[in-house]
Amino acid sequence: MNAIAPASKPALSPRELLALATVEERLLWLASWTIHNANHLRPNRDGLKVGGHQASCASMTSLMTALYFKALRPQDRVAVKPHASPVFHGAQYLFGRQTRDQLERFRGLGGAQSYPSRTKDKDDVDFSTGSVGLGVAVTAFASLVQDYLAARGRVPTESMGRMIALLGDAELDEGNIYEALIEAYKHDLRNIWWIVDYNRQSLDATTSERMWDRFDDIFETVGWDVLTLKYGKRQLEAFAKPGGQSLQAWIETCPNDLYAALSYQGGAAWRERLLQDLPTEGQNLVGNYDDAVLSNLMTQLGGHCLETLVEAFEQAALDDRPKLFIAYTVKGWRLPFQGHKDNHSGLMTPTQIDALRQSIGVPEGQEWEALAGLSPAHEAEVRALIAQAPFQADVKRRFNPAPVTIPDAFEVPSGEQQATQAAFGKILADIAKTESDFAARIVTTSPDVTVSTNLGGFVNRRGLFSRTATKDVFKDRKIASPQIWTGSGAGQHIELGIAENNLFLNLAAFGLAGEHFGERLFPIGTLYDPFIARGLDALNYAIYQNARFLVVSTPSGLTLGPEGGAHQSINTPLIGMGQPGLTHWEPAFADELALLLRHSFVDLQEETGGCHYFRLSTRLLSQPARPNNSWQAGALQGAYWLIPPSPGAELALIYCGALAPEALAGSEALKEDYPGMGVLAVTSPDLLHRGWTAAGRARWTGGPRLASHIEQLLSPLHARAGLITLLDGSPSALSWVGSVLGHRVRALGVEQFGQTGDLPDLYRTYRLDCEAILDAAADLHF
Ligand SMILES: Cc1ncc(C[n+]2csc(CCOP(=O)(O)OP(=O)(O)O)c2C)c(N)n1
Ligand SMILES: [Mg+2]
Repeated sequence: MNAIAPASKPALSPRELLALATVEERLLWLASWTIHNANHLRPNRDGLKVGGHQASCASMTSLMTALYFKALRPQDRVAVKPHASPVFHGAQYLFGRQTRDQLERFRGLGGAQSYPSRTKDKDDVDFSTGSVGLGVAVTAFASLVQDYLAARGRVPTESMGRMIALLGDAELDEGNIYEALIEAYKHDLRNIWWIVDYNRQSLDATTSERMWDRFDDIFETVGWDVLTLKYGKRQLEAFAKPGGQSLQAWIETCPNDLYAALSYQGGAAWRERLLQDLPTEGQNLVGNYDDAVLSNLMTQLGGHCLETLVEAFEQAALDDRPKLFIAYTVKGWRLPFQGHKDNHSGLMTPTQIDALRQSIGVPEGQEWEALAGLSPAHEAEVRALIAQAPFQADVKRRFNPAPVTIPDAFEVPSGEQQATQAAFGKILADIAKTESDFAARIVTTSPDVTVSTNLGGFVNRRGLFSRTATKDVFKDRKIASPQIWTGSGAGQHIELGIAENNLFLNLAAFGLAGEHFGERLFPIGTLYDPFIARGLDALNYAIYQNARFLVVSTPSGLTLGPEGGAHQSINTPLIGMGQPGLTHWEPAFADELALLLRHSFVDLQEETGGCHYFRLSTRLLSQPARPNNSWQAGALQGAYWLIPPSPGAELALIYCGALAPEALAGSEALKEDYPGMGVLAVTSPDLLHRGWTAAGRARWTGGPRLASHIEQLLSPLHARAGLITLLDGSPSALSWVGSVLGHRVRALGVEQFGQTGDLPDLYRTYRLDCEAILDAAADLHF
């Protein structure tokens, strides 16, 4: 543990301290009142508890006061503990950046969100939070982005900020934090502060004390400075008095649950217990305090001592090494349920909030007036403190960089037989050869599957990113290898260890580079398709905050053949369909991929655009001869007729991705029985479905009466035609097409775990082959 060196002069003058303490009180008040208003005063129409976390807010109010009103600079970025959202909005309100209307509508439609949200909140949220642990870890990757841009001279050294996470101590149980910690160490990251609200309570209860000093070891091992803020100044003063050492010794050995319980019970209970446990000198010390003072003394831990906090932040700012602050706090500090183990969702009663209002001196009826009830002189000092906060400087914090020009078309890789995975590698390698601004802004990243997902060509040309230059020893020693593994500040590939959470958090951070740093980057993450599930929450998290990136996952489905069931993805098309803000593409052919990739890069930059997910395959497919480009418009909308049906055709095969050959074989086998039958190439079940539901919604909400793309595609078929859908994944991704115009459907797909095998065996066993198509056709024929 790093002891805090005594400051040569106090970080705060007595007047400043007084003003800051008022800010702290008013923040406590605003957060409590915002939650109270939502739960007790606003009309409740559905009987649901609105909720909010007054205890978790109170625990962090001092920390956020010291941070936002003294330490924070505009270039710093903060991920706020999700359930401290009311404190965040309260701070923004004090800064004049949040409206009363938003606070009054906290947790209501269009109001301030339960958990800070970049996209839904109206004030300046740097990182969304909510799923604990992810907001913490994303700050490490944001610091990587900053280093990446700084190495290119795009973030001047003097403008570099700190990437800060304010976190609950129970968040430290989330494994993704340690995955990020390892990656942060490997990349020698800096300018990261993680500030732990160490109240030793989680949602359910008090937390295990066996972790007390373990966190120090864990973080110090990976190069962090650990600053433990255990005691407040008043406590340290008491410890220096006769008997004080025994009091300190008692606190050091007091179990979490007892400390919390006594904090709840208050002065008399503290006294009773301390008199029982302390030697005479300690008892005498305790005898000097009345109950109220004793209760305050015992609970004014380091994380509630503004002087301690401001000094710690000042000291930490002297260098850029990563810092972990362990700030001891009391959950529910100064509220009637402080320390109670069940206080996580506790709400003050009207009587209790009224007592708090009176104790803070907020006049009745002026609850939303942030500084009401202060003397004019003091109010002026508080206003001056707020106005002079470094964070208040008029510096732009959210950027909207101009779109980067994307080439009109990507060259289609040549070859009669191609797999989409290899084609992806070639397209990117071709882009890497060009000198365009676009090529310079691509950043690839992968959790140890760079080579096996075919990013190698791009990396060979563009290099690995590393703040310090690294050599490829194998290359230098002239040992033959297709991969060059050289790192420098100019590199454009971020190699990650095997941790899919880190992949998606890295994509989140790089996908926000435009808004955070004013520099548009095009992040592309690659992984094996089944392992999306490992990082799914982080993927959702990244998209929720409107980061923009591409995910390329390969190989996928049963089609990976001998790799077997443990590597086989089944439900990923449904993940793509079910995930807002992410478009799933599953092209079969190289020319489709080139078209769709380009389209995705354009869309990444659109205000209403989003992220894109390419589910690719290692299966070699014969490429179609294209008489013209008429297929392209449909492919961009999710499907086109590879073999157009004749009007009134009674059967259509609807396939997606790598199963194109089976669909074509099926059509060959069936065309005599079903003259004019069509084969529909689906490039995106997701987009088709979205278009269909959107058109329906538009019709029944008075919008334009447009037919969706899939309605138009299916309209030439006979009203009683049968549809056979075919996809290497859950069949439900396509079976819905029968509802579009009321056609009958037989849906082929995978509904069981796979196993090793070659493709003929696997397709036969899992009923994805021509035989299965014929059976399905026979079943439809009645
Ligand atoms: C991934 C995830 N799991 C569970 C939750 C529900 N949850 C919200 S806060 C919390 C723990 C709170 O403890 P701590 O982080 O110590 O914060 P405190 O309220 O004590 O300040 C839990 C389990 C969540 N938000 N995210
Ligand atoms: Mg806690």
